[in-house]
Amino acid sequence: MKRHLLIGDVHGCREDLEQLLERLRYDPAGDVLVLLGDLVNRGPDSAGVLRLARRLDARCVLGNHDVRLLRVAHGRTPPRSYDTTDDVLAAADREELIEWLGAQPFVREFGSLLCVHAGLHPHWEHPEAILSGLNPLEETPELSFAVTVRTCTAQGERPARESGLIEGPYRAWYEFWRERAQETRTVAFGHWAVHGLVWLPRVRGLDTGCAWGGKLSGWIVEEDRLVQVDKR
Ligand SMILES: [Mn+2]
Repeated sequence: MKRHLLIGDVHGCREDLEQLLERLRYDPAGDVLVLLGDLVNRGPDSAGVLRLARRLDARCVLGNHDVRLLRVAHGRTPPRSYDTTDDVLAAADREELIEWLGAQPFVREFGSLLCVHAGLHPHWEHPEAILSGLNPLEETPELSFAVTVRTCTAQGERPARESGLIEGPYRAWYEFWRERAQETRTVAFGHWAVHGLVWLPRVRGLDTGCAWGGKLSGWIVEEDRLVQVDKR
């Protein structure tokens, strides 16, 4: 049976990704590998993660760190001193890696499953239409929301500064998704390591902080089963 394997934020942790693929018994002939964004930065081997993902024909959605790397690589923004993506920028195969990453979308649909890095705006009736075709090099409110949101109001207003906690008038963005009476699709996302695993009806949050010494999480959709590895 064809399986969809969804994996949370890898953040340059190639060894942990390899270990998780082993534990998932990943079969390149039959399985579809989906990475929920932020493949790069923080961890030690961003280039290795990109090479592996490209070789395995992983389907990714872009995260905020992926977008930043693309903008740095294209000279649109200067690197930050604490970024750990120099290995990609200095790689002999840099052009292939950047081109492959830059071709990844911000949202993917697999049947009744939607994948996005951070979250979806409460007003977006058809997120896949709003987010498809966005250029990662051009900042737009929609792009920014999809790759960075954690909490918002029912109108999609966000706190001036996000602490990672759910505070004040703001709620987790996915609560508004859950309240959609007619909605039958499930959303899978990453980006919220502080919040950790989210396992609710029609919502799966899979960033469990591998880069911070936590776990790397995989969800086998067809079995509705969680598989995790501890950070090495
Ligand atoms: Mn992120």
